[in-house]
Amino acid sequence: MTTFSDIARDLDRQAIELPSWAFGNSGTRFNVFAQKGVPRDPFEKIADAAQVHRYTGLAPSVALHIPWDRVDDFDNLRAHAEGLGVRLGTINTNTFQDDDYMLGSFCHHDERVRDKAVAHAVECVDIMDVTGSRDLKVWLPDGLNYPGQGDLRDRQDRLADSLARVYARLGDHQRLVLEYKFFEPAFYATDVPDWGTSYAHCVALGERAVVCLDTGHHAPGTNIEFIVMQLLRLGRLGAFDFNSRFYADDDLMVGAADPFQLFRIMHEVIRGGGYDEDSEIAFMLDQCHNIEPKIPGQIRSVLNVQEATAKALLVDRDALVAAERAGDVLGGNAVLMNAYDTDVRADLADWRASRGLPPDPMTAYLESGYADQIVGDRLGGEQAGWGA
Ligand code: PSV
Ligand code: MN
Repeated sequence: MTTFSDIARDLDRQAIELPSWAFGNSGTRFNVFAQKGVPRDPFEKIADAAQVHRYTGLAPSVALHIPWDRVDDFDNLRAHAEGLGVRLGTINTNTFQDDDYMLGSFCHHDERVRDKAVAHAVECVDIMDVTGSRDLKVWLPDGLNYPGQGDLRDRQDRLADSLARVYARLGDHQRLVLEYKFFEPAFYATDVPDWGTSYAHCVALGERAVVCLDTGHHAPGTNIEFIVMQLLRLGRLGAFDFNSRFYADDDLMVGAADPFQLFRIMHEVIRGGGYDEDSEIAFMLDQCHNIEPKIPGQIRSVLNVQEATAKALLVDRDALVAAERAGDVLGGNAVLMNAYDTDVRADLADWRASRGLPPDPMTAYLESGYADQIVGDRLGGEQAGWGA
């Protein structure tokens, strides 16, 4: 039997990176909803992210998105973050909001557009040098809407070349994290549609190229924990973008749609060494809060990840291995279900209290008055948003 006291110390090293864009206005292609008190610049986004860390102790870094988070002086932004007790994390490229990229970016048939996309990613590495970020995350909108629109093979060759040019710019301690997505914005064919394609490009690039698994980027029914296992086994699982989907890329709060799936994912992470002290996996959220308040939405999300992690840590590994080796089908399943069915909420509240954190982070945040304060303070200016 593994008990909570056996795993309490393992929870201390959990770190979940927050996406700056979770704090800006967002929506669907139908509408972007404006919420009161939303940040007007990257400094205010980081201030909001710091609130999540303050009440949960789980979110010490913030991912930036360029150009959404472009500032004149990244050194200043870095100092601002550090002054609030957080640091700047992954830098995300954006080659999807410029008319030049209508037919693609890294895979584009026109060398001018491809050069522009590569130059953008290289500029992101320049920014990483100042922010101290380790990871450059590349998600591409590239693909085709119609058969015959482009040559699938040529596009892969151009992709490999573009990625190699960006990879060559990385410093020794930096990584290229290549994200895959099975469809959207292209509907017929996507140039990095699955983990295998991402993996193949990463292997060709070198050891510092790793795969990002966005939990939302899979077809319904996909066994995501299998992919987690395989990428860990191959040594190329670089990052998670956590979120939930009911249908496609819904970007809902992680653990909201299927907490059991999140548990199974964390179980494979732990099984494969991805939660070990020396693990280099970046655990990130990639979410938007279209209809719920954003800071509480992020608090809920990191707590969901923590809860799933605690349950996965509770899996009695020895009993599981014994059952598996004995061919004990129900026994093995029971070991997993016993861990998943454990209610860890009271233990987690105690864990927080013993670490000087509020036992109930959500209530503590709601009672802090911060939400009213930002509504009162953030008048005038233009609210941040991803502008869909
Ligand atoms: C688009 O699907 C996306 O959500 C990708 O998952 C990226 O990680 C994110 O946008 C930010 O660029
Ligand atoms: Mn993502």
